[in-house]
Amino acid sequence: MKNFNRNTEQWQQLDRDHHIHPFTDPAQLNAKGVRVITRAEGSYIWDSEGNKILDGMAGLWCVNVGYGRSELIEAANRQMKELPYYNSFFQTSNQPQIELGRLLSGVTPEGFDHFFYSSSGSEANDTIVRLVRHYWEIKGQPSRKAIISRHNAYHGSTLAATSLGGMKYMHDMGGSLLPGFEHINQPHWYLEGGDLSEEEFGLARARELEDKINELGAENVSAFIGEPIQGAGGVIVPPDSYWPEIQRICTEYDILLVADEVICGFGRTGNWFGSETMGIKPDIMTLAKGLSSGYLPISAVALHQRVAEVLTAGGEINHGYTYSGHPVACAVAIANINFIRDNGLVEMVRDTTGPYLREGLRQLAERHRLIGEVRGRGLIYAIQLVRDKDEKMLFSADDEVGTKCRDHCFENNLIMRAVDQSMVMSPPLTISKGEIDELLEKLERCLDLTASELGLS
Ligand code: PXG
Repeated sequence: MKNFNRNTEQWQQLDRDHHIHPFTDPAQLNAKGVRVITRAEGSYIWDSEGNKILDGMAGLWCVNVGYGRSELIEAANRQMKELPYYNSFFQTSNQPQIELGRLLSGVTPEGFDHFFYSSSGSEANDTIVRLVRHYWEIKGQPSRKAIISRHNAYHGSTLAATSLGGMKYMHDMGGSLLPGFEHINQPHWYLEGGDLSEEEFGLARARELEDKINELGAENVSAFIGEPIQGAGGVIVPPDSYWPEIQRICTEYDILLVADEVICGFGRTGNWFGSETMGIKPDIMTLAKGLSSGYLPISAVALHQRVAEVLTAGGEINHGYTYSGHPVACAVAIANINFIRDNGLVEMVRDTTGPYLREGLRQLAERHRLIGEVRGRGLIYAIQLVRDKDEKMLFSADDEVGTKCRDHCFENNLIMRAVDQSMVMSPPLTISKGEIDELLEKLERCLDLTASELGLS
């Protein structure tokens, strides 16, 4: 690979010349130059300057088994040689795709037995938009079209997924909010709870779903979609009262309940699926990211029997992608699921590393003035940054506290993501206790640096 023999500056210039990055201001990035990641192992990545960086985000919430797993690499290699591609359109299938369905029906909650494959979380959610509407057409209720979601939800970046999501700045770009998508408020108690108890607030926010259904007419509503724990929105864990009430409302009005498990799935919250952690019994689940630990792009729509039996008896499904059920991606997903299961990663997150991180963050929050709240489950957490924790006073937007803290993390070789005034983390599920100690030490140092930059120490 002799063309790869360039120095960092040359890479940065070529990147400026030819690459447009997702969710990035090009001018701002080009002014400072991109960081070039060259290799990875376990919980660490390395950049082109030779820095070893602890990856507190598992890539983009996805590298659940950590980097460099030979089982996944060899599965891809074997399948590439055997059958690198064939489609699923011509009444054909391939062995990895069939085997993956069998495995998934074993690890998903009871009743999930049919899977539709695509290559990303966004495509899977687009698929869901089409399938839930098709479901109601088959059932003779074609007016059931509207889908209800939450403000500040993230469900992907295609046009339908953008509309499903509740990120206003995404809707605003190019008039991207399609008709037929409705949003209710998110269950973010710390920021929006006011004087209500957690329980009261959870019920109040869930009942916004009932109000919205009544406003639209249940005969016009097909589904409600939500992440068990909102990830990109800032790791928002709803109060205990929230999901049971959502479930009750969906059942009462006969609305399909979709759990977007793209981040929460495959062990992240200490169970195989976030729905189990939060006590949700969904009709449909979106799976991506941890399905292959990001080694290759693959996603799936998981259908409960009660939905699958309607769809499989309802005539032709006019939907699909060239890469639906890609054999190499499926082979990697199989190796990934086997790795998670054979190494007891879900149990480790639930019983060992998850509680260890939680306790470390709790202690850090006790002694650090910037942390107002710690929220999360398993190995997905956020710390809420505050100017004054006793008064529960936030920073002003001009303080750019999240960006400042994120930049300190970057400079100290820790990857963490800032969501507004929260710092979020989602490390590989294979992270060791020693690496969690390192993460916490670096985080504390970066919080100190952030506080002094803001004149607070
Ligand atoms: N649903 C959820 C819950 C997600 O988190 C998607 C769907 C879309 O998946 P794809 O594979 O199409 O990206 C996601 C993706 C961030 C960030 O900044 C999060 C995601 C993607 C990009 C950035 O935290 N999540």
